[in-house]
Amino acid sequence: MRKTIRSRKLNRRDFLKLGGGVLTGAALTRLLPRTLGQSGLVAKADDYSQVVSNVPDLHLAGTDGWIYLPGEVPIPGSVNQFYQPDNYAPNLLTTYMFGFRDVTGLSDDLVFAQKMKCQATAPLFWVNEGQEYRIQLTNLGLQMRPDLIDEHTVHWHGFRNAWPIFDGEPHSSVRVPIGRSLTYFYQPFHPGTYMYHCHVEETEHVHMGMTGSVFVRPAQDGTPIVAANGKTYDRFAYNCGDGSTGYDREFVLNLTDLWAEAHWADSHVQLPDWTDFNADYYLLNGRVYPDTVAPNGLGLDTNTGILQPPPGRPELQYQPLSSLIECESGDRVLLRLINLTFGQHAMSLPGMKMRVVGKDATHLRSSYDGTDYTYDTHTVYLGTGATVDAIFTAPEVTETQTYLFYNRNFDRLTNAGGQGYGGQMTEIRVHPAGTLAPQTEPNTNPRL
Ligand SMILES: [Cu+2]
Repeated sequence: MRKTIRSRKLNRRDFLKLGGGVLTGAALTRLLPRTLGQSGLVAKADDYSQVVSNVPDLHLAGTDGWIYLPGEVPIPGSVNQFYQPDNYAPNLLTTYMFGFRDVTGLSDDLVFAQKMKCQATAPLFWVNEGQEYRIQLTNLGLQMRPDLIDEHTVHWHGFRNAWPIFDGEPHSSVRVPIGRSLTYFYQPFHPGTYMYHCHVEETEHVHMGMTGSVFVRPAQDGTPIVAANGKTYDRFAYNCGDGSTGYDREFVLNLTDLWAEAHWADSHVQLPDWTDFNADYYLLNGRVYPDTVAPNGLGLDTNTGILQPPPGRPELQYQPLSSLIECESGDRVLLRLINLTFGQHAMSLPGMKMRVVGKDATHLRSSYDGTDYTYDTHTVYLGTGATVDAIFTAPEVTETQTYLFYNRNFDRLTNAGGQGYGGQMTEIRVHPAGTLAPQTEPNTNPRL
């Protein structure tokens, strides 16, 4: 079994020291470090630095920004005025957002230069079971709304045994004011698919885009296991022991929705009435079809701080994550589905069966008596706040075949009611064996 990283286990005394300190820290958010240079410390006392390193694995900036969505949403009763595209949007972009950006490794100046450059959805990250992981959150404020002095937090939704100080739930814990930083500490022991989001003014901040995907790799990863299909796997969704959750490729699909009126209202200093909520767009990983199948962005340039857009798609600069799923005949493909919308969704994959092996970061096998609760389906149901891990096996093909994976509610397959297909849909392209290179990161489709 692969060794997990547990270099600095907390002893009981460390834990009590930390716990006592964070109560003070939670009460006095002004203790959060003002400068980025010392921003890793939860509070001043040296004791904490033994527990909470000031070197984050991931540095997130919370701010506002703009993305691109096709289609129009007129303002009712107006002439040539639109909630979408927003008339305040910069060149190429259309829609106002709140969100996070990955600013890991940037200088302090470059971090602050990312104000009004958030991305949708928030940066995807993953952690190994048992690994210590630190996320530094810096609040850059909202460029379009200096009147809103909102704090931000990181709430890892579904994290079992979370410490209140690192849970990001602002009513029982600390939140990060503008210009300050906090480093969150995690040591996850439950593999599976999760989501994270800001928990401050969450109806607004989550809907405005402060939500992203996270998953935990099981300790079993790296141990070759021969599965019932005769193939050997060394990557798994869960600690299954028998290879039944082994896979060749994995893709995260984060379902969000977008009500254009609310986004326009936030950029125009208006107050949306959330009881009127009526989404115009349904997105996968922050994009709508057909942009969902456009390539991934080219990543963060740490010398300039610029988030580099997908090739030939400058308007998708702040929507970097592709939902295009490519695989070869015989591949097992793990879909990590996340729903953080206001509604329930049924995602359909006609022509291929999916085996649902996990739900809400829980292996669908009884830990008491081993009863198998996994099941085959063409359609995965997701309630609000739920995640599902489903695996399909790509069929034998002699030439590339394309399958559609889409929201079964056809109302969610348009871009604001415009012509043609849009919304929550992506493509699964099955190639003959020998086309693709092994996948090393989720949501990538490397060629040989
Ligand atoms: Cu927030």
